[in-house]
Amino acid sequence: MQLYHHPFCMNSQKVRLALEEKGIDYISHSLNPIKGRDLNADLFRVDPDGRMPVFQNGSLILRDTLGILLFIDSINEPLGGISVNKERIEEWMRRINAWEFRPFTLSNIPIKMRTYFGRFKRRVIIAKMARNPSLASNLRGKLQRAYATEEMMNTAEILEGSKRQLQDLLDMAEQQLESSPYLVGESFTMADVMFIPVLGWLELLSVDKEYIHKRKNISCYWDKAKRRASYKLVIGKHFGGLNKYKTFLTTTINVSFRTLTKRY
Ligand SMILES: N[C@@H](CCC(=O)N[C@@H](CS)C(=O)NCC(=O)O)C(=O)O
Repeated sequence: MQLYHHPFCMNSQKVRLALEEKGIDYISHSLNPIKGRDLNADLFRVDPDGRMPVFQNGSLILRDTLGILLFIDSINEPLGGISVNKERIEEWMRRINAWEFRPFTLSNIPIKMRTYFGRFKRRVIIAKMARNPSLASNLRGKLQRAYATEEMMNTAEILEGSKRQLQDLLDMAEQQLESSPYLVGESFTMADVMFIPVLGWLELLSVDKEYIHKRKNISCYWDKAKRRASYKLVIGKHFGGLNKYKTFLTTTINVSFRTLTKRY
């Protein structure tokens, strides 16, 4: 099994948590869209759009996070044991996966930083197009999506919708966690795997006070989740505590150096 992913990408984190929780070995292709290291032929071979995560098992290629998680959970017994309520797990997974997170996450990144990284990314794409004519059409798609994302950030209804969707999701989870320790009953299941990266991102964006800690059940659940080995390996290593500043600093230094030296 092989996984094309990026350590900071929320959907990639969901897949890596699933693999860790199930104890499945895989070959990791770690790419970095911020630095433009996702724009390579290997990724475009498995996904012409060059999006992540991409999961490959022999000739089977899965590109949809929900589908990947369901596939991983079908290997041996489901996470949480054979008696878990599969319908309810899938219901929660679909609900969490339906959150359009990009408008919310991007709107919580300082605009100067977002613009700086956005411009760098577009320059890398354009430079790669000139160097690799065979990838030009794949790269053009990426460029168009980058512009569409910028436009989306100017649409107030989209930003508001994403925020409201998150609040509804958290309110539902808060209510559920009043009566059970995990989203679906007594055991940690794929529904929790789908949810933890959402909370990880809220903490990274420093909006955890409002979105996590104001909800006492989610706050307690989050503390428990952060003690899991899978969280520490997949999320905590990059986002936890002071690590988030280190991650941010090394990325910024790399991007600034390449901008100054025009190495796209
Ligand atoms: N359908 C995919 C979407 C994956 C996706 O949008 N990935 C983002 C990163 S989290 C990406 O690769 N964006 C870069 C791009 O769109 O070019 C899924 O459900 O996993």
